[in-house]
Amino acid sequence: MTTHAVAAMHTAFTQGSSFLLTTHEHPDGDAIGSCLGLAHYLKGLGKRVSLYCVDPVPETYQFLPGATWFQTQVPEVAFDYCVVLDVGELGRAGAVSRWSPALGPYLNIDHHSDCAPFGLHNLIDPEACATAVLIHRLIRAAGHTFTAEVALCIYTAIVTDTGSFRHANTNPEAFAIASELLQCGVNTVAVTRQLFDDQPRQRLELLALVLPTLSFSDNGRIASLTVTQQMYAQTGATPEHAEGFVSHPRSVQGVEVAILFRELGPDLWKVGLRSHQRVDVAKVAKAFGGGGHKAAAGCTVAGSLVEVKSRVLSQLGLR
Ligand SMILES: [Mn+2]
Repeated sequence: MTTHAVAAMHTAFTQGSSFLLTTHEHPDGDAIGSCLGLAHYLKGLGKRVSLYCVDPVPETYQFLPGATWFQTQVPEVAFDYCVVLDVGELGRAGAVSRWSPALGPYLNIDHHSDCAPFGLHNLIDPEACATAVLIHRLIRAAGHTFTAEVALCIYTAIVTDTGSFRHANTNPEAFAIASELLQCGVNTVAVTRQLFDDQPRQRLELLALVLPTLSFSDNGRIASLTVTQQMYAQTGATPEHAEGFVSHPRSVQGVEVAILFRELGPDLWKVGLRSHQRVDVAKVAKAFGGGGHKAAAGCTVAGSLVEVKSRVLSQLGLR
């Protein structure tokens, strides 16, 4: 089913000579890892590659080789193709979402189930645990080997998108590819240390302020945490330090949906939703103009915290 798309991508990668690679705003490990994995691969083929993301690379992923290649402005040169990675909805790709001839045709590589095929070629497979898996398939189908750089980027993407092989998207392919990448020399201990055991102190100090906001719905099926601007100011933390906090309410017995409310500004909240698969939180996020996956989604909602909480909770319909 994706064989045709793999062949079409391969042809584009072979024939094109310059590529702009881009991913979604607030990039995560899969966004950065799949971009950089593909960037190293294309550079290895002698191609000119530029990387753009509307937001800077989070500190956590700056250890990845090539992380400094990312620019937060689209370079003012012409490209043969614009490869859009891990972007379920084109609107999340910053300036690249407004197409211009200089970008070249879009090549869409993604694993979001609701991704629209907006590219000239579209390699979309919701069964892939990470977009980086599709990069792996492309390189393997081309018969090329995995360099240490490519292997590290793809491995990191898989680890982050599967929650260290714990989430429901963790499938045999995830382990098979991970195994193969380890044979290419990926140092799992070093990756783990970079991703989880090298956190800035402000992150834990922020968490210490956030945990007292823990609240449950009456039936205990929904749990949430709240992060305010005041908490960032008090600890010197930034929004990226709150990444992953939602796993705390999600880990509680009986909780089906965990929510992280993050204050973006006056009466504006970023709502992160996580479920244990039974509840489709992507649908809920979509109702507020957001999106994501069945078990992990997000949206932005305007209003006071009380209003936003009540609207999101009634949309969930678990009360
Ligand atoms: Mn992803």
